[in-house]
Amino acid sequence: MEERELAPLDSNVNSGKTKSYFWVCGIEKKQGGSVNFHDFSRVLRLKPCGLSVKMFEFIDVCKNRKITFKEFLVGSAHVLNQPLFRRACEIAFYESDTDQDHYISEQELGVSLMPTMGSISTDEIHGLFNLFDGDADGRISKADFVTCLRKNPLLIALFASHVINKDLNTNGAVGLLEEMV
Ligand SMILES: [Ca+2]
Ligand SMILES: [Ca+2]
Repeated sequence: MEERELAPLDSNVNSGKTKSYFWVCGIEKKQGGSVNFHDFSRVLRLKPCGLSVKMFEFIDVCKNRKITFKEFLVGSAHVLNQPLFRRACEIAFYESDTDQDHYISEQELGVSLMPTMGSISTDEIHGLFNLFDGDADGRISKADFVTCLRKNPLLIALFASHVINKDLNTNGAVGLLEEMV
């Protein structure tokens, strides 16, 4: 894996929302500054599976099976700063909105996650749906979707199968996704 720079972090990741998200969960305090795999998957509402293990390993640069908040930020910024991150978000949205009504329903989200997640329970889908539906109106608009991914860039990996299938000739975001998944 390439050496990652610790600075500069993207301002969106380094400030405010991602941080408060972690703080709200109270994990960093509890774990004395680092997060184990169990807590990591709980925070991102992912069940323990091959994908979440790979995401964790991707962030755990030190390979000590714990991630520090700094590692989390660096990993997130690394994904967010990929030139094709925005394009990957758009592809993931349009591929997930199968009836093309410009919103992702809970059912559409479940179908969309299947290639990457395999079996996924309705509870897990519901948890992720609520995470993406930032304005809690019961449907995921494109703005909800992009906002959530900018706060939690690692979640783009959930849609890796769509992005990789669509954009075979690109690198950057997709190369990174392939690295992660
Ligand atoms: Ca739809
Ligand atoms: Ca919404």
